[in-house]
Amino acid sequence: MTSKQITRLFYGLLAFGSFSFADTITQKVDLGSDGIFDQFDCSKGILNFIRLDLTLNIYGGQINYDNDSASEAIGTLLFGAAVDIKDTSDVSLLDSSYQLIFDNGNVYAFTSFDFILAPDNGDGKNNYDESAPDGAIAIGTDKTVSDSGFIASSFWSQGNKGFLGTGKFVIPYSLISLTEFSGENVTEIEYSCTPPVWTDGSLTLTYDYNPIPEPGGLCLMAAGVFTSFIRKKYERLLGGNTSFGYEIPD
Ligand SMILES: [Ca+2]
Ligand SMILES: [Ca+2]
Ligand SMILES: [Ca+2]
Repeated sequence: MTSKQITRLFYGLLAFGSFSFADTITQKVDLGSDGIFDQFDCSKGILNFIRLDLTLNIYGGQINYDNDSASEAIGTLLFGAAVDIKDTSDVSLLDSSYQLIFDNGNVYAFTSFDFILAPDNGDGKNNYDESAPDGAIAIGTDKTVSDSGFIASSFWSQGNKGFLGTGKFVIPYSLISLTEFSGENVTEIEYSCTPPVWTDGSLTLTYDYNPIPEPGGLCLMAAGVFTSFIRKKYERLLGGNTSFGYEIPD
């Protein structure tokens, strides 16, 4: 092996040590807690990507609704919950398309119901009478919705804090109930949610990076290369005969 090859191998090992062993730092916050996260300390290594995962679970719930319009109401009811991330003052949450991750910062979990409600039968305003023909009951179902987004590297340092550093930043979010009527003559539908939809879930931030190899590890690799080099030289000098009572150490 020539000295040039040795040099190439040495730098190859350096590159191998630097770029082959991706590692991750994961921080998980349960929905309901503050979205406080640690920045990525660049002294740990070279950051590959930043990913944010959101999981939203909804459980049950019941909605009693009642048409108080003089006309028939026909449409669809969405009943569930939503997480809404809008305030990105500390960090930017834009992806490579310059769009806010998730569904414009939202994740929705809901059950959908189609309905046809007769005109008001006389219960009137502020009386949530779900009985037919102008009212109905919808029972929510258990559901899990997950979404994920990658923050484009050009935005890692954007915002008041940014993702890079040794401090902390906040991703504020709101967890809200979702009750949405759409269709014809739906503006005079009144409703009550008893019991309400139960929710939980999590927000998880992942840093994927290549650690900077330990100096000791690099020395060991370099020493191994050097030993191999010396051994080959000796073997060549001795014409391949190493039986002079001298054992070349491995
Ligand atoms: Ca009514
Ligand atoms: Ca009513
Ligand atoms: Ca009624």
